[in-house]
Amino acid sequence: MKGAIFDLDGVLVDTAKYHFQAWQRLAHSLGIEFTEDDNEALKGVSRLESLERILEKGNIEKSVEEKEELMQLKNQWYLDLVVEMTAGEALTGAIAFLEDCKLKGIKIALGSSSKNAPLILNKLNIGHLFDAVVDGNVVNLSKPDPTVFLTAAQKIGLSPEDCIVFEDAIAGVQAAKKGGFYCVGIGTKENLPLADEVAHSLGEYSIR
Ligand code: B16
Ligand code: MG
Repeated sequence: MKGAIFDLDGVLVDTAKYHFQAWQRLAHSLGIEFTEDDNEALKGVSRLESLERILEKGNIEKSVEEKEELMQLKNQWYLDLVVEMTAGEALTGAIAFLEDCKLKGIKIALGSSSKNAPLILNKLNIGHLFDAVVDGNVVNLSKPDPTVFLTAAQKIGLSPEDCIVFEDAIAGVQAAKKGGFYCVGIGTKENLPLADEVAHSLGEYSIR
């Protein structure tokens, strides 16, 4: 492995719980039920596509302008939770794993769908460890499209065969495999059957 590409939410930090609270608040305000299972299916999916799936569930149609307003509302509720976040909320072993990659001379990139990635990296004090950051501000094609990971590999000057993608979402694992990457799923084999191998956290994975 010459390069490691990390998803953010669910691999380095558990922001999924905050996405869940904010989406659920928005869905309820529209009279739509929103469960943990619904949230699971939105992991790795972009903000716009997530909203569209929720509206579809409620059989509700909105104009482009209304969707924009709803996304802003959800994001504000999400940010209200994220601003309180501390470096202690990094997932088990995540920061040590990034530092270990750095020591071993492995190039490090972020491959996230989130437009809030820079703020979260800042909150975790890990921004300086990354050679490239590719997020929802750079690529707006939602996973399972592989563009986010292909762009990350390109930015660290490596081909997909030389990189490992670390992903927790079904859509993210699909994106990595479509892009031709070896993919370590953060989760279980049952949740992420397409991953080449799985680990419960980065703390459990050792670089070979
Ligand atoms: P934002 P990842 C994804 O991040 C999240 O898993 C997904 O739930 C979220 O909708 C998406 O980012 C967009 O996030 O609203 O902050 O732009 O897992 O690809 O790091
Ligand atoms: Mg994720």
